[in-house]
Amino acid sequence: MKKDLFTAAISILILAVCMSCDSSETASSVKTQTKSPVFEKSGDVVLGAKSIYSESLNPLKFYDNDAKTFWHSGGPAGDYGWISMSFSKPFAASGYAITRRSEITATQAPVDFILEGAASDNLPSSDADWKTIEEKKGQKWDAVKNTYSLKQTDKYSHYRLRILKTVSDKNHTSIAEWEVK
Ligand SMILES: [Ca+2]
Repeated sequence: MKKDLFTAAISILILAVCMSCDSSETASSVKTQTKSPVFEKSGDVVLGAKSIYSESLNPLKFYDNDAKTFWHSGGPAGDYGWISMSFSKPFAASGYAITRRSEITATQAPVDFILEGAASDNLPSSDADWKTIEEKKGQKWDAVKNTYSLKQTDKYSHYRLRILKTVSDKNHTSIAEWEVK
């Protein structure tokens, strides 16, 4: 009897822990969030996302140098949206890297996307502020992290990654880390 109670208590504890963790949110449950876009600050850098799946899967998560945490788009389903980085000083990015969410297979990883830049002093307020730096199509995810070099010399304070297609998830995308250098 005591052993049964102990087993039940452990089961409830495990259930409670699992309910509070991010990874319990699956890609298959389609959800529409109401807050859009979302901006968060980390030091001097402002991180943005067109949408978030939940408060905890916010844009800070692609900038925390932790491959286990990730930003997850919030919909509407099929609109993967974008993530952005705004710096205090403009610079000409020489490259960037995307790390996919790794605790699941690569279904949500971006395969078609556009890297954009904006030179405005304040946060860009319209799509017209953004200029295409490069467009990538059909990216492979054999590795967890994909690194890209840029030859452009234009200086931007703001960089944005607009995701157009994922490996196979028709509703959402997720990104564990995004670096611009
Ligand atoms: Ca992260």
